[in-house]
Amino acid sequence: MTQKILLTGFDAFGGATLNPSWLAVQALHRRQILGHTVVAAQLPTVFDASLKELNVLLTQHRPALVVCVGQAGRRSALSLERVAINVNDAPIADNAGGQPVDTPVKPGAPAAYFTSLPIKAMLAALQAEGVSAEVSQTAGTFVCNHVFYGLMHTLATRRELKHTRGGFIHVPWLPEQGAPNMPLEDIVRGLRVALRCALQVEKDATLGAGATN
Ligand code: PCA
Repeated sequence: MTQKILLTGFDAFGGATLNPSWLAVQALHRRQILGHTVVAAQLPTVFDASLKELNVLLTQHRPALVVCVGQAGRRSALSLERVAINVNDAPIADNAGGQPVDTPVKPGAPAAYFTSLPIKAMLAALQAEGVSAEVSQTAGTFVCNHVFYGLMHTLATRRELKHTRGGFIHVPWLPEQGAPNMPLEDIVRGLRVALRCALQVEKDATLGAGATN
């Protein structure tokens, strides 16, 4: 049985009619990357329901690698998220009308989890391929951070997933959504490069100078 990569995107939210994260992950569905098969799935942009769905997918597929992808308007590069925090603080309502303010994702759980993806090596691989990328220090406090935190908590606590690597990537708007933006084919190419790197690099690289912000 080939090993799987679970790649999730979100449905449109906040009045938009599309979400580039879903279009991009869909384009990679069933592709083979270094002997692994990509399974792409959509999560609802809804607190709690998104995490329930993610946990069903994790149980069903037992992937070797999980990358959740979401849209971050006003960012111009693929954002490799470093840290998920145990906070829901929604600036807008989710797709079910929920808007939690200052609640924990998981009561009593740690304040934060770091990604287990090799983000510095991924950054270098993306830059080498000419795809704009950056390490991001915050995935926000809306549904994306909620899913990222829930993913890392599950990977940290479920024994059968202890060898599964996971993390989160934010992608920019598409050109038709406004500026800054990135064409869909570049987002798809970037995700493929990032996944390949995550399968290849066991220990992350430390590269040159760190972030200034
Ligand atoms: N972006 C939102 C949630 C869904 C998505 O694609 C976020 O950044 O939280």
